[in-house]
Amino acid sequence: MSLPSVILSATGLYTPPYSISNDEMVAAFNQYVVHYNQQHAEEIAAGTLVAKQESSSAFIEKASGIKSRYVMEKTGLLDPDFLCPRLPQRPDDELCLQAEIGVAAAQDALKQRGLTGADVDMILLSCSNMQRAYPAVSIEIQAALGSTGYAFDMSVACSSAVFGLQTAYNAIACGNAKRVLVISAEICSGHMDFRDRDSHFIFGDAATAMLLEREDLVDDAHRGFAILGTSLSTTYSNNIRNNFGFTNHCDPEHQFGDDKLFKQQGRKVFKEVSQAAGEHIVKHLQKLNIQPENIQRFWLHQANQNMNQLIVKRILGREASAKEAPIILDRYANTSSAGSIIALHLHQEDLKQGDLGVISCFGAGYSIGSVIVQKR
Ligand code: CO8
Repeated sequence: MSLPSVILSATGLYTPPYSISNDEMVAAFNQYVVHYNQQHAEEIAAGTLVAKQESSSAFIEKASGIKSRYVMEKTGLLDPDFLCPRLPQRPDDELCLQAEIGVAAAQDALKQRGLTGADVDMILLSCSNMQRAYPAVSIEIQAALGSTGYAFDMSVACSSAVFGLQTAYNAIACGNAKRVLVISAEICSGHMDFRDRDSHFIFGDAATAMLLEREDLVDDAHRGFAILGTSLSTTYSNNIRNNFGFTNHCDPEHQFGDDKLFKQQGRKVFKEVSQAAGEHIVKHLQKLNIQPENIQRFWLHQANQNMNQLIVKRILGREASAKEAPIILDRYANTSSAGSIIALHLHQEDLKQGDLGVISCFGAGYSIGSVIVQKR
């Protein structure tokens, strides 16, 4: 018995209402640094405390390619005495913030396909951070969209979108679902340490959705992409870590430590993950007997512009053009699992029937995933 083909028929995007430029972010951070160093002047002079150093927009843009980011709330984040988005907890009978932005991205995808939530029978919320433990936020999204079937949350950090894609693909291919929404709703600003010079600039917020369908359900007017293959890989590393979790309150001494927010060894991650991601994609293409030069588009995880250029150079043996490997992190920053899907959403219109593309995510875990698609 042959498995049914699976089509990625539509994508959706939710962009938060507020944008913050590097200059705005650095100004707030540097004011915090001045206050901190003034408040601790005696310890710093005595050599018992290290003075904090200022951040710089020029460094951020050169090191990462990031110029600005979108966020769900801006005033708290730019308040040097708070440096955290103000996101008040909502009553339990209101849609939670993460479900709200997930629903918005899902509705964008459904609209493009001319469907409603009632046409969907499986929903995955696949992203780095869940707003709560239970009930699963995906089930709240399922209720808000009026979908049937089942929903669950899953997380593989920045690689969550492609891990979700493979999970959805398998569910359709095995006959457990007909139409699946894979949603990556990332409120990264809630998990950042905006007092840390090394990482305060890295992330932004956004939500994406991908609609996957059994091929026979997709009409000629909505051709989408055929999924030719998926490949996932993980190797344990502590170089990107966040110790936030349900046992935190059992240790009041460390409950609110810096390690309960995003931390990374950026240099090591850059080197190790660039190499591993390039090799992963090359192997995946070899397995499918596809020559790298026959790929028209690389929708890569959007963490660092220099990293993406290096990865595609490893694959193609030459520099890639901006069209071949589009960058959206200049405007959105790193939106974790949403990044490569934002690139796919915004940079696919020009592709012709038969064109090939690679969707790839990489990040904490380490985790790497690739999905090879062909325009129908
Ligand atoms: N302003 C000025 N100078 C700075 C700043 C700053 N803001 N930050 C650091 N510097 C200084 C450093 O102190 C250092 O100084 P010195 O040379 O005197 O020691 C110098 O600049 C160079 O610092 P780095 O070596 O750290 O700089 P890099 O060139 O390596 O750039 C990057 C830093 C941009 C972080 C880069 O290393 C990078 O992008 N690495 C890859 C990151 C990545 O891909 N991460 C994986 C994805 S994230 C993920 O998977 C997380 C999932 C969970 C998401 C949760 C959401 C919250």
